[in-house]
Parts: sequence; structure tokens; C-alpha cells
Amino acid sequence: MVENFDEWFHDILEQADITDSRYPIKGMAVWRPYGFQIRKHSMNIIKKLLDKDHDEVLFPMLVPESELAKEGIHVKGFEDEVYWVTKGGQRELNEQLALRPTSETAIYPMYSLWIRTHIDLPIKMYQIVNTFRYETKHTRPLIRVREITTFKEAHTAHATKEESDEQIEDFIEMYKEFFDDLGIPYLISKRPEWDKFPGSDYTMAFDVIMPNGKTLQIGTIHNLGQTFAKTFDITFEDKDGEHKLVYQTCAGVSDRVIASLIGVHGDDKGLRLPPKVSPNQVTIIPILFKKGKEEVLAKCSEIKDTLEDAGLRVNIDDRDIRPGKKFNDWELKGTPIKLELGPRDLENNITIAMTRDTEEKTEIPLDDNLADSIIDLLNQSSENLSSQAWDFLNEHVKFAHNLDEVAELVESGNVVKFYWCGEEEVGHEIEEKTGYDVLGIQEEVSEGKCIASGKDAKYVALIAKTY
Ligand code: 5CA
Repeated sequence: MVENFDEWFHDILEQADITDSRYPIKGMAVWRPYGFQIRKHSMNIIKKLLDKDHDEVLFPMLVPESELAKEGIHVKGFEDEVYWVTKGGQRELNEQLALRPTSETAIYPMYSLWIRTHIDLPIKMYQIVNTFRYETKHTRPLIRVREITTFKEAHTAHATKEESDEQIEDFIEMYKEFFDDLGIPYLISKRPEWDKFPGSDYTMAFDVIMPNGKTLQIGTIHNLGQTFAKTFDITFEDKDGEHKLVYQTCAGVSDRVIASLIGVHGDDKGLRLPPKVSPNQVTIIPILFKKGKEEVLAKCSEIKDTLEDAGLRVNIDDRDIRPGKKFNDWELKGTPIKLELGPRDLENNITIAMTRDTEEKTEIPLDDNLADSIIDLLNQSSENLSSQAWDFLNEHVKFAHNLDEVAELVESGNVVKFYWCGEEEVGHEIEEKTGYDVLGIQEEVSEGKCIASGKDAKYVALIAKTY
């Protein structure tokens, strides 16, 4: 799987009924029912976090060219990626309309209307929508798509710079909590100047290391300063009666959350889903013989009811096929616990639980503690998947003292830390010489020499092969 991760990933999406890429537009795929549920449960987690202090909204998908073009740096960043609607029926439109590549230029003209005084601030809104980017790099399902179907974007506006800086910290904490819930490990860095979000002051990014050693950017948080406020005239009357520009931030995650979930936890047998987002947390597999069939099925239903009453998502696989095939199917689909129940188990009043993460079998009495025992196993499974994933990430971050070492370490599947003087030309030189991407700055330092210029280092930065 590690050697052929891209192939594994591509195949598992189809085999486990996540998405179907045979849709006849490149970079666009269909969410199938099983995948859709994983997506739904994942988005519910982030919605819950956002709902604490954000309002959910829904903006139109089309943006007039005049608005999109207003913020020069922003539009430059996206101009090669925008899809345009130019006709309504047979008629050319007076003004062409962009399919949002992201929604700053849709949302901020409205912020300009809504924000009047300091009482209206802060504003914190989010939406989960589809966005469109005509990506020119190699497209890959969920990882680099042209219709980003699951774009969670949050947009905030504040009266002071301090508040907007605090908001960046809040988003970082929120994303940590989100990814922790999914057991997805991450590296947080400040993107270099040349890779920040178009129009932002700076960008903080979350990256995960996929099994093949390539990193995937799974979330970004941007401090927009007052750039968009100036462009879209977003001002407020402050307590002192003065009219001031707001400070803004925005933060986004996408379908890549699901890609990383699949990538970091999966194994040769298929998906291993964290219980929180698995469509079924428990799959009951009846072992049926002619004799006693009805009794076994009745008991399975009873177990299902008991577990559902305890708040779990449970299904019974009563398809008329060999039990072995059922086990394989649910292994592939990554259901956290399979419960096996046959006539002999019924006689002994037990069921056999098989956990997907450890592949261990546990005998569980069918008594009043059944739900508690299962919940314990599910919690262990969450923790185990998370700690395995974090171990993998930690084992694959190495420190290099020179450019040769960088190459050696990246080629053997690692993300590499190095000392950097912080100068942009030197950063470009490092990228050109190695062929890898500088992810960003992890911390400031007052020791060490830059790996390329030999000057005093300012930062420990990260470099990697990236998706
Ligand atoms: N407006 C800001 C914050 S919402 C924004 O658009 N930021 S972004 O460009 O960095 O995108 C947010 C996140 O979407 C990225 O961190 C990345 O994880 C994801 N993303 C970007 N492009 C794609 C793509 N083509 N396919 C899948 N995910 C993508």
C-alpha cells in the first residue's frame, strides 16, 4: 500500500463506495451513499465546533465579474482557475458570472452593507458549499478536484487587529480539535510569502503526511488584514465616532479531510474508519444455518436495538451470501466493530466482537453491559487509530543539516525540518535545487545556520514532496 499509495487510494474509493470518478467531467466525481455518510458525519463535527460562535449562511454560487475583479491580488491568484458562465439560454450575458473559486468576493460586498457600527462586530459566518477551480495540476479524487464539493469556509470581521489575531489562534485550536476528533495528525506551519492565500497578510496551514511521504494541505487559516476591507469598503463607526476599516480572517477545509481520513488510517485490507465518522459503528454478522436461523436473526435485531438505544449506529448484514464474504466486505469498508453471532454463541449467550483496528476477537456476554462493553471497544479503537497515525507522522519528520541530507530524507518518505535564514530568494533556491516545496515556518530560532545561504538562521522550516 505504501509503495502504491496513489493506486490504493484510487481503488479504495471505488471499492468502498466512497466516490465514483466515472462521471464524465474531469476533476468531478459523485459521492456515493457510503462516502456521503462519512462526509456527513465529518462535517457534523466541524459544524458543531463552528456553531458555538459562528452563524451558518448560504451565499449564491455565482459572482459577478465586476466583484471578482475588484481585489487585484486576489483575482490574480485565481484568474487561471475560474470557470465562467457567459450565457443565459441562447443569450450572451451582459456581464459574465464566475462560479465561485472561494467566496470572499461574494460575501464581502454584503459585509459592507451589513456592518455599520462597532455593535455589528465581530461578524463570524460560515458556509459549507461547493466551489470550482479549474486546476491545471494532475487532478485526483478528493485531493485535487475541480469541483470542491465540501468547501467549509468561515469568514470573520473584527474591530481591531488584536481581535483578528486572536481569531487566527481560535481557528487553529478549532482545527486541532476537529482533526483530533478524526484521529488525523497534522503539522502546523506559516506558509512562505510566495505560497500564502492571494490577498492575505499571512496563511497558517495544516498538513498531513500521507503514507507515501507526500504531504497534503488539509486546512488553511488566513489573516486578511484590511486588504479586502479597503477593496470592498467594509467600514464601521467606532465608539469614538471615527469610521474605520475592519480586520478580516477566513479559514477553510475541503474534501481533503475525507481523503486524509482514508489515507492515514487505511491498510492493505481497506478502510479503517474512526467510530465518530463511520456510517456504521457496529456491523452485526449473523452466522446462519437452517436450524435456529430465526432465533439468531431475532437476537441480532435485539442487539441492534440495544446498541441503537445507547446512541450507536448499527447495521445487520443479513445478505444471503457466505459469512466470510461479509467479513471481507466490512473489513474493506472499515466498520470499527463486527459482531458475529451464530447458534452456538446464542446458546452460550455471547457474541464475538472483532475490532477493525487491532483485528482482535473478544468474547462479549450478551448481558446488561453489552452496550458499555461495545462503547469501550469503540473508544479504544478511536484512540488506537489516532495514536498509530500520530506515531507515523512523528517518525516521518526528520532534521537535515544540508541539502544532500534533505534529498536523502525526503526520498525515503520523510518531511524534513531545516534551518532557514528566511530570505525569499534563498527559499526559492532551496525549492529549485531540491525539487521539493517549502511548506512553511514552524518556529523562530536564534541558533543555527541557514542550510542554503549559510547565514544565521531565523526559522526552522519544513520541506516535503507535496500533493
Ligand atoms: N477562502 C479561503 C479560506 S476558506 C480559501 O479559499 N483558502 S484555500 O484556497 O487555501 O482553500 C481552503 C482549503 O481547500 C485548502 O486548505 C485545501 O485544503 C482545500 N483545497 C484547495 N484547493 C483544493 C482542490 N482543488 N481540491 C480539494 N481541496 C482543495
